[in-house]
Amino acid sequence: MTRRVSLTQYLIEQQRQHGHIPQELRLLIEVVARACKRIAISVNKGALGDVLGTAGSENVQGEVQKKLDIIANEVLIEANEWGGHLAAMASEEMEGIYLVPNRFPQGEYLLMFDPLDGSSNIDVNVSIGTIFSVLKKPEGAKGVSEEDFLQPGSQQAAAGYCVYGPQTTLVLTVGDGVTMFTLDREQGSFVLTTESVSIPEDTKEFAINMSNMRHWDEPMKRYIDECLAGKEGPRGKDFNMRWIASMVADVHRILTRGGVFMYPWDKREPNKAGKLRLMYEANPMAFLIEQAGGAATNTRQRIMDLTPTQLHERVSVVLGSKNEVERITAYHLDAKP
Ligand code: AHM
Ligand code: MG
Repeated sequence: MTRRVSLTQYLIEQQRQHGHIPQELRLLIEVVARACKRIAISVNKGALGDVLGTAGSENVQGEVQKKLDIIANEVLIEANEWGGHLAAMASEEMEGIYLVPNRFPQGEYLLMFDPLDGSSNIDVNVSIGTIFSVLKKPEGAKGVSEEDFLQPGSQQAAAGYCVYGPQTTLVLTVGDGVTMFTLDREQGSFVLTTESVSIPEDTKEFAINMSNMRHWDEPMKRYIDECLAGKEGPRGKDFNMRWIASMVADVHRILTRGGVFMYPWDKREPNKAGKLRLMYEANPMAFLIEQAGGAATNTRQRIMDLTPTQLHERVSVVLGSKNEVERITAYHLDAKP
């Protein structure tokens, strides 16, 4: 019989053998995973759990909040605030940072999350997820402030997501490759199912919201036009398209079989760098993708090299199979800014 390895066992073994998961970080990851299990239970209840529909409020980005956006946010805060491993948290659903209340011990880590990514898919029973990113509080910092969070993605200590789909899968990196754990619903535990995830360098599959095509800049149009031209075009091969409108699900497909995901800047709101948020969507996904041998840029620069200036900063995103990301980035660098 093959040995079943739970997330807890995996983390303890990593800590013992390689020493690259400090005790506090291990606790943090386990707590996030536990919160994801609770979110998965709510997601699975759907209409029976009165979790569908809007909450009647808006978040700081002016987006309508769904009931599950708020439930997931609360679950993550409640699970994480008391363990002593965190200094503060930040979320897509909260304007400012959330300080660990004084009645609990304070730790060294900063946790950021998009509690429920792909909100537009909640009510239609399509895969959604939780994305998280872990940073360390700068050394010597007294207390904790929003500035402490504004570190480039290259500083992440860990990142991952949990996708709530036909299976609930937790995908994790601590900077030593990417590992996937599938939730065993009967046992209530995450079980290691894929190690050393690796994205093929080439692909024939792209993911982009094509309805925005007329608003893109020329290099983006050029890339997609060439894909659409197929075998007869300059690429000499046919491409397939997928767009789930849940970044977690699109990234999960790319980590599983390759592909390229794009959410580029467009002309409708020229001052907005993109739709997706740098700190709790693009950075954690870029970390996972790079750890699996792929690449992630904002069409010109490596995403993880960008220094954020705001918690909810937005960014253009191109990530996935390395050779495609490099091609798209080169098309942008070759064109006039
Ligand atoms: P959300 O965090 O509010 O759910 O928004 C992010 C989502 C991504 O998961 C997805 O890639 C994108 O928005 C979908 O955008 P669109 O509605 O343009 O297809
Ligand atoms: Mg999101």
